[in-house]
Amino acid sequence: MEKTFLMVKPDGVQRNLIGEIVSRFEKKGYQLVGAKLMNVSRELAEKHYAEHKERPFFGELVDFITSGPVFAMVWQGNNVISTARAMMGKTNPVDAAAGTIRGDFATSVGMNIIHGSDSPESAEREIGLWFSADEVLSFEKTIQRWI
Ligand code: DAT
Ligand code: MG
Repeated sequence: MEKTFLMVKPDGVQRNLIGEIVSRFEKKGYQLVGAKLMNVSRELAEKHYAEHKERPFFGELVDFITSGPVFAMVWQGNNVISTARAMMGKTNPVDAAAGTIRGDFATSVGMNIIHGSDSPESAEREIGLWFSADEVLSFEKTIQRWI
């Protein structure tokens, strides 16, 4: 079953949106298989956002993601990588449709509430970066056959 890495960013944690965000993915039918509230080191932040190293906003991005606790998660389910991206909305909340997480809760690209892996390759890389193997669980839910 496909897995993805999702993270409520520091702005989402401060704004008490962890429950709202977890709830959206639960109601959709996805399964939470790993989660932790944590502070992010600069080293982890820089590895996570390595693809943006040369961008002008890289420093601000690392400052922001290390500025307070984040809620890191692994979610599992059918097509969860691209469906979670659709549920998040466009990167810039100004362009994100109403009904998406960024469309409903954010107004600026610098603080856009949530991160989600953008491909199978990045999901694998990011899950490995943020979680150890024993922090990602595998368990049956009887509801799964109805989804
Ligand atoms: P996404 O988070 O949708 O995968 P991304 O990988 O292109 O978007 O960028 C990572 C984060 O960097 C994004 O969530 C917010 C920040 N960011 C992207 N473009 C930016 C810009 N032009 N100015 C400031 N921050 C930006
Ligand atoms: Mg990205």
